[in-house]
Order: sequence, then C-alpha cells, then structure tokens
Amino acid sequence: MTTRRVTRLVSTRFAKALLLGGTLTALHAGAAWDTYVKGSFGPVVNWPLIPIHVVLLPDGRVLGYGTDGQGNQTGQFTYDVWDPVKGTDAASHLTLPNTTGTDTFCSGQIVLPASGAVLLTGGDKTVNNVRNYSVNDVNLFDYRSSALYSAQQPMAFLRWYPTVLTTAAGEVLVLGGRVDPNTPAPTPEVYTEGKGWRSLTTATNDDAYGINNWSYPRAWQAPNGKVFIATKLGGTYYLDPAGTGKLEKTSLTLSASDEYLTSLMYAPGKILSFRKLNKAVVIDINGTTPKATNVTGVGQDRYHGSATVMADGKVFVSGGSFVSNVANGVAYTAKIWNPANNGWTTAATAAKMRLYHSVSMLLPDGRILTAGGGAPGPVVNLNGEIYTPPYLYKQDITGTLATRPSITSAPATATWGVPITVTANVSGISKVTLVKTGSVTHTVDFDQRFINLSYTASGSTLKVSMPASANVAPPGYYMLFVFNSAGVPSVAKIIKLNS
Ligand SMILES: [Cu+2]
Repeated sequence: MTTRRVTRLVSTRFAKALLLGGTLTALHAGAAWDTYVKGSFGPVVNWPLIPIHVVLLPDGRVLGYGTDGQGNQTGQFTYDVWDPVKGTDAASHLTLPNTTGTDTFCSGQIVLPASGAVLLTGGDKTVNNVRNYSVNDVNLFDYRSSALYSAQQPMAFLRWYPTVLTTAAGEVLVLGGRVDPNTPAPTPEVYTEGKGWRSLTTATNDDAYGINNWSYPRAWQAPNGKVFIATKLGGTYYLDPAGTGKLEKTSLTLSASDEYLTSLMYAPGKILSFRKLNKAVVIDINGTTPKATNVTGVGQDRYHGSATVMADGKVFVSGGSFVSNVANGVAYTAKIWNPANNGWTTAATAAKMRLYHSVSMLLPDGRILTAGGGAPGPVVNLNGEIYTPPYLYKQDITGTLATRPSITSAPATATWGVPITVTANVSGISKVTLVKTGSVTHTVDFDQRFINLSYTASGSTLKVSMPASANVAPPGYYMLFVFNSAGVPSVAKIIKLNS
C-alpha cells in the first residue's frame, strides 16, 4: 500500500468517525436531528390492560379500563389508575378489581364538573352467550379513594357506545348508544349532580343520535348556549338540553364521515372534522348559522385514528388505518395540524399500529399518551407509547429537551370573566393556554377544547383572563399551561372552573 493510499484511508475513517460521533450526539436522548420539528414517541411500555377508555383525573392521574389483563373484551373485572409522575413501570399503575358488577366495556365516561368524580354510563352485557348487548348501569369513580362504585339511580335507557359531555349549565348530557344490537337509544338523558337523571323526551331523534348516528355521536357545547351535533351522515343539529329538550336541524350539511373518523373542537367554536375520502372541514359555530370550510385532509383516511389538541393549540393526529381495523394502510406516522394556516407537518413515527379501541390523550406534562388497540383487532396492544411534542425540545438539531418554565402559584379554582393571578419561575412568558382535561374512547375526546388566554405580565407575575362564559368553557377541570419566550410549556396546573 502506498503512503498516499494509507493517508486517504485514514482520513476517510477519521471523517466517518467524526460523522458517527456527531450522529451519536444527536441520538443522545434517543432522538433524531429533526425531533424539534417532529417530536418523538417514547419506547413501547407495558399497560396492565388495553385502555379502551382513558380519563384524566383532577389529580393528574389517568383512569383506564376496557379489557382484562390479557386484553380480552370486558371491563367487568379490573380498572387501572396510572400516575404519569411515577413513570411507566409497574409501580406507576394501580390496578384494582371492579366490584360493581358492570362490564364497562364501551360505556361512556366524563369527570363530573362539581365533585370531580368520573361518571360512567352504560356498558356491555352478554345475553345467551352473545356479547354487545347493553346496560343502563351508572357507576362513579372517586379519584380521592381510587374507588369505583355503583350509583343509586340507573339511566332510563340501556346504552352501549354513548357520548357523554358537560354542558354550560354544569350538567352531563348523554347522547346515543344502543339498547341492544338492533335498537338505538334516540332519547338523550341529562345527569345533574345531587339530583339524578332526566330524559329529554321532547328531543328524541333518529338522525341526530338514533338509528343513523347512535355510535358515540359527535357533540359539543356551543358558544350560543346549545349543544352542536355533527352526524356521520352529514346532518348538523342544535340541541337545547334545558327542560325536556328541544332539537333543531341547521342549514349546514357536511359530506359523509364515519363513526371511526375523528372530529375535535380545537378552538372556541371551531371544529376540525375528518370526512370520508381524505376530506377535512373546519366547522365554525361561532356565528348565527354554522359554516364549514374545506381544508387539506391528513393524507389518507385514518379509521380509528385520534386527534388531540396539544398545549399550544396545534392538533396531533395519530394512529388509524385506511381500512377500518385491518392492518391495511396503517398510519404509523403522526401528523400535526396548525390552525394558523390549516397546514400539515409530518411528525414522528410510532412503533405500534393504533386501530380499534386505541386512544390518545394530552397529559398535564404536555406529552400525549397514545395507547391500546384491539379487543378485537389485528393486534392486542397491552401497551402505550408516550409522544413528546416538538415544543418540549430545544429548537435545534441536538434532539435534547428544552428547559421548561414552571408555574410557581395558581389558584385551584377560577370563574368566568374574573382574572386570576399566576406566577411563574421566569419572566418573559409568551403564551398562556387552557385545555380541558381529556376523557377519551373510540376516537372521541368528549369535552376536548382549547382556549388561548389573554394576560398581562409584570415580571414573572401574570394576570390571566378567564373565559367569558360557560358556553365557551363549560364547568369542570382544565389544564393551565404557561409558555416561556422559547415557546416551551410548563407542566400544567389543573384548575377547576366553577361559579
Ligand atoms: Cu368499543
């Protein structure tokens, strides 16, 4: 070998080593160079059951249920309470027996706005060895004692696949679901804490939440005081839940969607709704009549995919497949939608397919839990992957986490139109946001909403405006985030909006 060749070989090796060294630095946190744009999924971590239903509790823990420890369809035996602060190993989970006798598989659930207990409505029943019948059982979960217990009064209707949401009046509205495999439940019911149930007997309807749309109807408390419903066939309605209820159809008709394509309210009165054939619309219900504007779709239909509004108001879309609950056209790569320009960016790629019975939910630390899938399906996902959004990374190619601001004080409760005083550990706060605590199942996050809050700052002390009315932010628990000058959010302080 000539001296020249040896020199060249050595330099090439030296260059390669340098390159490798650089790559290793970037991979230090398990992150690629473009993590600051795409975010990253953490490792696949075990879950004690398939969390078909997940609820963020007022204390920041996560209630999950839907299967047994082997991933079989049944909520009858166990439920799980996960504490994200404790990490993801077995010690972070409290898995307890369900002694209520109710199979909570494919029920509905929401945190009650006054007591903070989780209300679970309906569930599953086996009749003559045939599954997927329904119950009218009502159960409550108390986060203070981690106990699940039966409520006194059942619902008037048996319900499997009902939607549950909080109204401006602080009541809980239950829509849809079915009574048995052939019969929908087209009459809504309302639960008032301390009072019990009443049926909306003058609002019975087959198109809004009956035979045409019984599977987890998409509905939101609207700025006009009524509840807006967008059906999978395309009809839209306003329901006034006062008294025995009044339903009116609106002039807006959308293209067809599906019970397993998602829609979410990402800003006050603004709903991003996925329709079939990779269509998407923004529905604006702030005006006198609802309007829809076509926006660019996510790239393909993502049946059973999720959409979660993040701490900064952008929307994280993950999971799903082109063919419903089949490993065909699986969308492993997540996307982020920016409401400022209706544009999409490509986010990180998950390890697992998340199809039927998978969930996605924003955590108080600003990360997103993605988990589950199966019972039934091509996979039995007794696992989760926690997504770390771009805003938690330094905005450079090192792939390292940014320094976060923290909230040093904030009140535990707040009310509409009355500013609160919040202190942070840094000055230069650039953004303050309020995100409803999640309650997720079957591609729906029932009360999901996001509100940008205006504020004035004096050093690290902020005077933060609260939403003007319960029509914009219904009573209940919210995550309050503050962002530093680099756009990095704090861990949220959970506050309760009440009167
Ligand atoms: Cu289900």
